[in-house]
Amino acid sequence: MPELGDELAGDAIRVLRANDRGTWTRPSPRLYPHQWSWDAAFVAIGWAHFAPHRAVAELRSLFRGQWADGMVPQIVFDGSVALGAYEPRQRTWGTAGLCPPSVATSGICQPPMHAIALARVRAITARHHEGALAAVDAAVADLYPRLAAWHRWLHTARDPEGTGLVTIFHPWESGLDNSPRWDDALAAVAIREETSGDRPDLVHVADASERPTDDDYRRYHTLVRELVEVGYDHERSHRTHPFRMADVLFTAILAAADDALADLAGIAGHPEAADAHRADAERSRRGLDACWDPARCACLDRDLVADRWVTADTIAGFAPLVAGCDTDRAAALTARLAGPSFAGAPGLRWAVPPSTAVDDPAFDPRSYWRGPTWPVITWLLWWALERDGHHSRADALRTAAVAQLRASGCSEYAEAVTGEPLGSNAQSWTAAVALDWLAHEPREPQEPNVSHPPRLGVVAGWP
Ligand code: 2M8
Repeated sequence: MPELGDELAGDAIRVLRANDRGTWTRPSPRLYPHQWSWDAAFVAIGWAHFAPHRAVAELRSLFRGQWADGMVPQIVFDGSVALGAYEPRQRTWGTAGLCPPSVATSGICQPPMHAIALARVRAITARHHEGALAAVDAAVADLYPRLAAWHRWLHTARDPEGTGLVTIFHPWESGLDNSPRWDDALAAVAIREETSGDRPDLVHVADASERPTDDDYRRYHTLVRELVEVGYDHERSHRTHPFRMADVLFTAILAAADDALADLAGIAGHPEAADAHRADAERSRRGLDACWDPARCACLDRDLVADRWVTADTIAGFAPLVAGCDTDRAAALTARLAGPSFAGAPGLRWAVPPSTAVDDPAFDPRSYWRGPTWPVITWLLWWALERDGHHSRADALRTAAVAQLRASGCSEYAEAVTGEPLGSNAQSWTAAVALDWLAHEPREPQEPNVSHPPRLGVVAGWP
């Protein structure tokens, strides 16, 4: 349990409570007023520290929006929020008839953090709230088949050839919306939506240059229109959609989530399914191996429309660390993560990794996903390092990240060099990872364990 008297813990709990909508949590009070998919996963981890029932409610609530084919949508809309408070609004997505009755959702997805989150919620509950464990286990049993259907959909609908790599159809699916990773592919998308639509996001962010441009938005809307026009028929999209990207970070999260699902299968009463989940994880790791560029010491996305590698140097290059990889690759990547292009860049206020390498030509310390640091991404890397036994590297990241949060609060992201808080100043997923970090008891520095395959410790407690 984080110390409740701790100022950051108090702030983080206040942020979650203020954004709480009963059974789900807004990512932020104004900028993001609906439920977002991967935000919900991080947020559940935060709730688990002081309200395990609320943590599982968060995931159950999200899965209300799961489509019959297994997809978990990026947004589950709150019908009580004024239309136009967030764009693109419900109707734009053309999903009526595809999403469950009486729920409105978008038509794309986000990285599958959910099994990782549920496993962690269970571990936190087992360690700190034993009285709630039976209820959490009941939720695991209930959610497991839905999670399994979600992962199956990703492994088939988004990887029809079994390459082990997930294809995304929209930059928003990556979660790292306007990362330089997508620049060339997005520039090649012929704009069909001449307006960028209303931009309520600009009302809530003081400096428009921090957000994606109107041209980005024209292309985001164009891609949505393309998906709507084919009725979200993924087979057609794999042939004709103008943005098709094998996303290494998404794939890595799926690999780690498949390992988590294998552990959850046993708790849910389906131990016989665990091997298949682990085999899925292995296939994803092999897919990532095929994207490894030893010269760059990075994993590269593949633009499937242009048939070329994406060479922007970003945080996604560390995908193998998230998925789990062999000791040599992990050593090279952890050194690079701490090195001068990322967390060790000279002049950074806090030694946390920027979303884009500081020496990449596209690096911009203030602009959305093009340079600033995101605490949730630091958390993901920290979690993977802890999981694989790289404790001293992990502790260094956690210490720097907590220092940053103590100075700047639960902001959505932070300027990469100065650490100035940017975006929403009450972001739920930042509050959630703050609580998780504060609850973590650092271990004595030690050498890494064998890091492949990863061990998740669902039952025993940490990572
Ligand atoms: C941001 O993305 C949304 C679209 O999904 C937006 O900019 O409107 C991203 O940071 C995304 O990763 C996040 O899930 C979402 C809500 O926090 O905001």
